[in-house]
Formats: sequence, C-alpha cells, structure tokens
Amino acid sequence: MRTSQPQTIFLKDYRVPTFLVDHVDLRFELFEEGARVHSVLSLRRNPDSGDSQGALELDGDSLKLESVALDGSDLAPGKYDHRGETLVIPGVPDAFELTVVTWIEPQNNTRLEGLYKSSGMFCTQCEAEGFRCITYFPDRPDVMARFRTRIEADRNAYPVLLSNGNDVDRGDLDDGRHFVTWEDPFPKPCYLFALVAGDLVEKRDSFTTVSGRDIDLRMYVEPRNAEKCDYALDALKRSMRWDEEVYGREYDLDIFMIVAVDDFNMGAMENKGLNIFNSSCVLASQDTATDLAFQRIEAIVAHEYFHNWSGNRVTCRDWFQLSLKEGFTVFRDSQFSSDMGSPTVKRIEDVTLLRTAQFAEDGGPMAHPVRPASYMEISNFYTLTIYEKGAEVVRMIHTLLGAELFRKGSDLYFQRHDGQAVTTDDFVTAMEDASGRDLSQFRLWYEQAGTPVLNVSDQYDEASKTYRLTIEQRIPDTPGQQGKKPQHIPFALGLLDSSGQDMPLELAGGGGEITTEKVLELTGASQTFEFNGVAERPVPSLLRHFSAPVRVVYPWTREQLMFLMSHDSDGFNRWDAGQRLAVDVIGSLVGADEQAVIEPRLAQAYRQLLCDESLDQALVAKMMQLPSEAYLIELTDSPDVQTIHRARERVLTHLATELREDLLEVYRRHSAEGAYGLSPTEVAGRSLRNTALAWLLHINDSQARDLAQAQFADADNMTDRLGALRALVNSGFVQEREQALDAFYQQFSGDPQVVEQWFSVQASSPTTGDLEQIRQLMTHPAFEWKNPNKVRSVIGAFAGANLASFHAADGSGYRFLAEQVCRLDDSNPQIAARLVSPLTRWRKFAPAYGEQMQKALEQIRDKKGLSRDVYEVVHKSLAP
Ligand code: 7ML
Ligand code: ZN
Repeated sequence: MRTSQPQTIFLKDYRVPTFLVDHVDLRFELFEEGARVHSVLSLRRNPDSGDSQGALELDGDSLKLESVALDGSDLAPGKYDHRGETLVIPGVPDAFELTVVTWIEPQNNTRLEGLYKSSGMFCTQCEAEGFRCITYFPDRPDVMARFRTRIEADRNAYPVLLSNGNDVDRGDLDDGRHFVTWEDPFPKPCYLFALVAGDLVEKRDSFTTVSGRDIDLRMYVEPRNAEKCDYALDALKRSMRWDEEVYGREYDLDIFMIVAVDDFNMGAMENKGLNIFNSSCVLASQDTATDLAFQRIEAIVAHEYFHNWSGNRVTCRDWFQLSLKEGFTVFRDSQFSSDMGSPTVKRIEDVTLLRTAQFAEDGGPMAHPVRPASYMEISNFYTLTIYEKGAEVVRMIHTLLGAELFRKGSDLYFQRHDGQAVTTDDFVTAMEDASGRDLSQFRLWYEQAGTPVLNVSDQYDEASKTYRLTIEQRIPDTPGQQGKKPQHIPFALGLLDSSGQDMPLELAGGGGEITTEKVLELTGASQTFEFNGVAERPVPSLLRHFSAPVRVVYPWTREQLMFLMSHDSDGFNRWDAGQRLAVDVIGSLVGADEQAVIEPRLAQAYRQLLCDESLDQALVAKMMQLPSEAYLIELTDSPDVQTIHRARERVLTHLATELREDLLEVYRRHSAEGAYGLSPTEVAGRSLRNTALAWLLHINDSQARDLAQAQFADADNMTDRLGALRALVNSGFVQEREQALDAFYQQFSGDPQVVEQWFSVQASSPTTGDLEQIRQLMTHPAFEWKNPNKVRSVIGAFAGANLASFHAADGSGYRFLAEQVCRLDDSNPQIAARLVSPLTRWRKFAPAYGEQMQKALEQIRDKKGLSRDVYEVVHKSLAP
C-alpha cells in the first residue's frame, strides 16, 4: 500500500542502470496457500554508469522477503534494507551472484499484476511493472537478461507448466508434484517474463518459416474452450507469413504458445514465446463470436505476434518510449488487417476510434505527447495517444517516405538495434538514414501533445485557371505545453471537376509528374499552394485517407458534401463526406424545437446508397452508421448531452420512417443464405441487414419486429443473433425484448464471453440501462467484481456507451460511477483508473453537467488510501 504522495517521474532524469543482469535463474514452488520464488541473479556493475560505488537497488512490491545471499553466503538482516518497497544492498562487489527467496500469495492477488490465479490456473502479467510483484529485480526495460525458469506444482491440479523459450527438462517430485524447466535463449527485459500453470488442453499446429524451419504452435485453453481455438491459430499463421513477406521478419524460437485466461486487465500480452490473451480476445466460434469479435481476434493475435520483433527483439529503453513498440506495432497490425480485408473499411474503423476517443483524450486534462515527458503511474499511459496516435505518426512516416524507403528504414532499424533497448528517436533516425530525408521537424509529433487544427480556405481564378489552397495550422495548448511550433504534416488531396472526375494536379513551381492525387507537405504556420491549368472551380477532396491525425476545417456546403459522398474516388473521403453531412444535419437540430424540418436531402442521399447495388457494400455498411453520440459530443463546444441525444434520435426516427420500404428491401436482399463466411462482402451483408433491422425497430415497426424475432430464433451465427437481440432491446416492444433477453441468457449462461455481450447490450441501451437497471445487473449471479471483463461490460458500457443515462440531469450517473471507482480501487487500481475516464473531461461539458462531474471526481479524490493509478487521473483532471 502507498505510504506517501505519489511521485512524478521525468524523462529528463533518465540514467543508465547501475547494475546489469546477465542471467536469471528462477524456481517457483506453487501451492494453494502461496508461492515461493527462488531467484538467482548474475549481476555486474554497468561500465557505462560511471558509478563504481553505489549500492545495489532492486524493485519490489508486496513481497515477503525470506532470505538474501551474496555469492552463496546468507546476508544478515543488517546488511540490507527493505523497509520501503526497494531492496537496497550497499557495499557489493563489481560482479556477484545474488540469491533471493520471496513468498507471494497469487490466490489473493486481485490487482492482476505479477503472478495471480484466474479460474484455478496460475498466470502472470508483468508489463509494465508487474515483475517486481514476483521477486526483487531491476524492473526496467533496459535491463535485459537470459532467463531460466523451473516451475514446480501438483501434477493433478497443474499438469501444464509453461514459461518462455524451450522446455529443457521435466520430471516427477515427491508428494504428487512435478516440475518443468524452461530456458529462453534471448535476453529480454523482465516485463516479457511469463508463467502459466493449470489444467489446460493443448491444441497443436505448425508453421514452416521462409527459411524452412518448423515452428511448433501450441494453444492452451480450459477444456470447455477446446473448440474455440481454430480461428486464432489460423490468424497466427497468417500473421507469421505476412510478417515474413511484408517486413522480412522470421520467427526466432522453435515454439510459439498462446494461452487464454478469463481474468485479465488488458487485451493481451506479448511475452516472449508465450503470449497470454484475455479469453474475449482470442476464443471464437461461429455460434458465440460476432464478426466484430473475429476481426478483433485477428488484429490482436497479429499485434501480439508482431511484437516479437517490434518490442521484444528491439525493446524500449524506458517507459517514456512505450510508443516505440506500441505505435509501430499498431501500425503493423492495421496494415495486416487492411491486407486481410477491406483497406477502406479498416481505415474508417481506425479513424473513427481516433477521432472519437483519441482526439477527446488529446483535448482533455490527461493529454500527453506520443513520447510523454513525465508520468506518475505508467499503467495510466497505455492510452489511445500512445497506441493510436503513435500508429498514425508511423503511418505518416510511411506516407512521406513511400513503401519502399519505409521498408528500407525498418530493415535498418531492426538490424541496427537487434537485442537493444532503444528510443523513438532511434527509430526516426533509422528512417532518416535509410531514406536520406530530414525528419527533424517531424519529430515534433512525438514531443507536442494536442490535435493540430487545419483551417483550409480556397480561391479560384477563372481568368488564369488557377486554384489556390491556403492551409493554416494551429496546435492547441495542452496541460504543461503552450505556444507550440508548426508540425510537418503530410496532406493528401485531390480536386474533383463538376462531373465528379479527378482533375490532373499541376502544382505551380512543383515540377514533377502530373497526377490526380498529391501529398502536400505542410511545415509552416500558413502555406498557400497554387494549382495551374484548373479548367473549372473544383470541389476539393481534402486529407484523403486521413493522411494525418488532424482536424480539418473547411466551409463545405451540403451540396458539396453530397457530391463528394457519391463521387470521390477516395472511399475514405466518400464516407467522411457522409459523416460530415449527418453531423451538420443533426447539429442543426440540437436545441431546435420539435417542428424544425429535417434536411430532406439526407434521406435522399441514404436512399441512393441503399438502392445502388453496384456500390461496394462494405463501404455502404459503414456509411449507414450515423455518427455516434460520443463523436457528436466531441465535436461540440459545451455540449448538452440530452439535447444531442434527442437530436440524433430524431434524425434516426426520421430516416427510418422515410426509408422504411428501402430498409425492408435491403434486409431481404442481404438475407443469410448459404454457409457462414467472414469475407468482407459477407460481413458487410450482415452489417447492413442488422443496421436495417435496428433502424426499423427504432420506429417500432411491427413487420420488422417479426423479422427480428425470426432472425433471433433461427440465426446460425452470433452476429445475426446478437444483431436481432440488440434491435429488440432498443425497441419499444417491452415484452418481446424481455423474452429475447431471457432466452438468450438461458442458452448462453455457460459461456462467459457471450454473457459479457449480453451484459453490454443491456448496459449500453437507454431502454434497459437506466441506473436502476444497471444496479440490478450488478446483482446478477453472472456479474463478478474480480473479473475485469464483467466490470467493463456493465459499468464501462454504461458510462461509455449509454450517454443519455450516464449523463442523467440529476448527476446520479456520475455519483454512481464515483462509487464504483472507489470500490474497485481497493481490489484492482488499474481497472478503477480506466473507469474514471468518462468523468475527466468535465470542463468541456455544459455547466449543468460539468459541475456535477467535478463533484463526483472530488468524491473519488477524498477517498482514503487512493491508489497511485486513480490518484494521478483524478488530480490531473481537477487541476486548475
Ligand atoms: C492494443 C495492449 C495493452 C494495453 C496489448 C497491454 C499490448 C500491453 C501489451 C492493440 C491490440 C491489442 C492489444 C492492445 C493493448 C492496451 C491495449 N504490450 O500488446 O500492447
Ligand atoms: Zn502492444
């Protein structure tokens, strides 16, 4: 437990480690009452540290120290100090062996950091600082050691014993116990250490690498999940092939293992040779997983696998460099998903997340650069900025260099830094050295927080046939950062003529070839680009493919947006034009009276989308999704949540009423026939048909109700079953929705991942998720406080996806959340801190909301014994 006020850690204080660890020998004795950990470290002074006298300091957390020995002789208690969490041993030689024995209690570990128990199995989560909860160690990523791990446990209860690397020895012990020894030949930071012990079934597969080596692929799950492994194993093999083909990266060990665990704070973890996954991010079957879940599994399996190079072989020097591995790996997994499915759809999904949630983070009290300069609790920095903005930054380098030079840069980076712990700056330098490009101004993307705003204006001169585009960039102030410098921004664009065709772009003074799409490079606060030979006033298609994570402001007319929606050759911008049109129409109804007319051209535009079967149905499915409430709030100054909610609902009602026949037709057109498949077209078909159903049930259409009930009963897959359930739940058919919810639970009560979906459908719907109902759900027998997925699927879904209920005028939603955060903080501070997030932007909201949100934050602040995790978020949010 914390004893003093949390300290801030600064990047500028980074020092190389005083001691290095060459080798770690671990022996785990696992029992029901706890675990004894014997650790033997081969230590030596770091010649680069310049400190030839200093004491040895090892990190520890919640450990019971049993004994310490130096070069084989026990140290008397007076020879070391472990009054704080750190173990300090003064007067040590330059090289020595340290033996430490600690006692820990995994069965009582509710924080799920370090070694803990989940559904009867032992497992670990060490990133970022969990290894110190297992034994004393220099717990920092720039200390890389070779690990040997022996695990001892009861043979019946824990037949499977796993750790990193290769299994080199196994055997029986007395009292029905057994052991397995693992050796990892690659030096690694301790955050990549993993251990699993349990009664698990093994699914085997294999992969032959490009150089002809056979890799054993093994997946370990609880016996009831044996039939849910195929998709993850398939995704793994595709990831391995893709990384060879696209990045020239081959797998290095002889075994690659995946384990699924139910209680897990995050999505998954890339431990060397032994990836551990949250069950909900890896287990799937047609009957239990939605299309979205399949897509997520594919992306996460790829993400963790790709870390083997971007993260493990080349790791981070310190946690300020977290985006070095996370930004790059998210970029890599999104390229992979894009190659596996529809690139436009993948881009739309990534940008939706970025603009809704990362932009919000970047505009709030927790805003921080991709490479932060300080933190209190590193667990709070696994953020959308580190991951998603970090990936966008890598993507911009890819855009600026082109695919070929980018690959040259990545080859150089891996070759130069293999086996090292490095910085984001090293990454950029490798890209510069390989390409000959100067990225010095570009580096500001890592240093400056805040989302740049681009103000775009244009001018057409009929007489000279020139078109001038002026772009001004402004980067808003963020906590601790004022008066920012202009950044280097790749800005892709095209110009459309009145027939909707791309015009040739002839940049004045630009030289080079004439193309229909160009990437302009913005570097100044204001720049004007002049295009010659422009035959008529064009409609500009700005920031194609979302070439930079910025906000574009341009005075589009509704005509122009509808024109772009149906003609832009960039699918992403076609979608974006539709979103902007919908945002504009909804926005004009916010606070307007009930008689206000709704722009009739919106329904016409959607009708065109629905009726034109020649369009890419995957793109149409995305275009039919109205902007979310969260996105509308993000775009609004001083938002009044209830009026935004009502305006959006009104537009939905209007569209569903106007388009009723078309929606029924779309539903019929995409009726499930034939075997279930996961191609983009099939996924799009299901998405469209379920959107049609949702819209129709929003207006309580009785024909649609019958269709939904039939679909619910007859579906041969979870996407359609859950789609029908969600549509019924969001309707006014009270009896029908209750019936469906009961039937669904009866059928799937034995499957935790499906029950999580069932919780979340209810918690995120205004019809079934008012505060009273949420409290009711939390008393349901399937709700478990110790399982982060259950907490997220009820409390997280309520506060993050049921905005009309959460932002109830009386502030009850906020007080409720504060109450739950305080309760969770004692058992799982990481999850508690993440749950605070919906309250942090209180200053943005209209005062009637903001003031009550602030009070809820104060309620949390005043709790005694607050964790460092929650302390940091709450104090930064309340700071003046
Ligand atoms: C992102 C992860 C963590 C935290 C997984 C934990 C990870 C740290 C871990 C994209 C896809 C899948 C998982 C994650 C994610 C938050 C998000 N190293 O691999 O980054
Ligand atoms: Zn990651």
